[in-house]
Amino acid sequence: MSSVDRTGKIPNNVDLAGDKRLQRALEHWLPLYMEWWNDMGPAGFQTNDIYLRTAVSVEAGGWANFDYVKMPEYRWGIFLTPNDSVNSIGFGDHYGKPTWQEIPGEYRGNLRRIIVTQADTEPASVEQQRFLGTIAPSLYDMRNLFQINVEEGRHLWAMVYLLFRFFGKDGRDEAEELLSRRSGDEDKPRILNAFNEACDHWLSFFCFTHFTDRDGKFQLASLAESGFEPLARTCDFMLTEEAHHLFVGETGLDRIVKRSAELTRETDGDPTRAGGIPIDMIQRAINYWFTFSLDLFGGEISSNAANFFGEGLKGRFKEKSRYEDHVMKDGIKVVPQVISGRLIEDEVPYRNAINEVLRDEYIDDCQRALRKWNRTLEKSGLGIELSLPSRRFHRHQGIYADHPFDPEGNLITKEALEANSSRWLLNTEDNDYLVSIMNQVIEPGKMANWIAAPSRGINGQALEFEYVRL
Ligand code: BYC
Ligand code: FE
Ligand code: FE
Repeated sequence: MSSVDRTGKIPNNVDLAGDKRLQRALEHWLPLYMEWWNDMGPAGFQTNDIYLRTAVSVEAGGWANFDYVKMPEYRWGIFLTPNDSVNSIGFGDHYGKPTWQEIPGEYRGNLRRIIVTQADTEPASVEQQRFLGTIAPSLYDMRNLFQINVEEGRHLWAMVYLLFRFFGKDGRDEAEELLSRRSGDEDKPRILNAFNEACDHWLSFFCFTHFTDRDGKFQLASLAESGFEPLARTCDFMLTEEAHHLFVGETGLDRIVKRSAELTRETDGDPTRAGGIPIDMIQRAINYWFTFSLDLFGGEISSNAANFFGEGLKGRFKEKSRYEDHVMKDGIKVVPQVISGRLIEDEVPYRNAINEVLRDEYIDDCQRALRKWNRTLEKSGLGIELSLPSRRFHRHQGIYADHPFDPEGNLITKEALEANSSRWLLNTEDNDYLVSIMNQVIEPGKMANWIAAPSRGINGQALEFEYVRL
């Protein structure tokens, strides 16, 4: 693994300077990326100084540099976690054989598909969050939004590097397509459904960074197990950045819960009288984004997923430490299915149910955060709790998508679902109200009324620090 080059047009630790053709090709893509960033990145604020961290090294603990940067001047780079030892494939039919440094020809199609799907989510999220800076509840939050946006941009660079380096002309074409699809566009939508959903206000933003970025954590962790080593090492480094996105979502929701509880008390049960967010609206936002994020794990029964695992391309979450059998040729997993209008437990070959195995891990992780918010609620003494809906509720992918379920996971009638949808899911009225209370707050240290202050600033700075110079 070569050292970090910070001087070239594209900072990297993949020795770009040693491969002039690749370097030229990526330098040619840079202005296309910048054009996309200017059109589809954060609206406004492009000439402001923002207190951002930039990846400058790949050493654990010491990779980030904090400084004022204008977003278009952010140093988007290509960084792979170094690994000097010879590794072996950790799962599937090639278990124990050396990892691949180049793409095995027979898996080219599947790897291309995985990399393109991963890549597509990164710019999509930036597009979804485009206008949020204009209604940010504080400079602290605005800075966190932009931090996430530039890092999602870097994640696109990470995947585009793999496309250029390993897929020739096909890879260059895919890289172009990545800049031409648009979140929510009728003709050229982003690939995965959650990435075409509107994220128009900060309750959705915090739900997105909590639930949807968390899908990223689990997908990246499974790809960090890949037998294709450049993919594994790229995803491993992306995970270090992802942790901050999840922090923003989890603590953001906790701060909203705290403030909503306070305002609920102060207003005798109607926080909207003080421009606050009702707890049941938070629940509807959780229901909405959690279920869309469940879709991102793909179908419960999937031959794609079985192939990705068997071929050694995509493993399980913490494959090495959490599992003993890394081949799983014969296991089964019980998956409840709707058969003749009833929910029946059915056995599915384990490898075909591997999306569901990852979804299980994800749901556990979401439950952990939920317990934290509920502790915040408990302290308020309101006697209300938040919950996660069933994995069957409000699905658009997989075996539950065509059946009406309530949030507890019971089969219900279509009519009952329609009659209750606006009670269970973030609805148009909620969204209109949420947008109406979100006015930009730009005085350093001040917070909008609907959210509590965070417990500390960024990188040891005070809350009153000028995170964005306007
Ligand atoms: N929406 O066999 P199936 C992140 C398609 S997030 C639309 O059930 P499979 C981030 C599927 O493509 C992490 N279509 O599923 C977060 C297939 O299409 P075709 C992103 C969907 O393939 C926040 C068909 O349905 N990374 O990083 O086993 C901010 C049947 O598919 C959806 C990855 O996703 C959906 N939700 O699994 C920024 C990792 N789900 O073939 C960033 C790479 C499925 O019929 N991707 N379909 O046309 C994968 O590993 C897999 O593609 C999936 C799907 C897990 C997504
Ligand atoms: Fe990302
Ligand atoms: Fe992220």
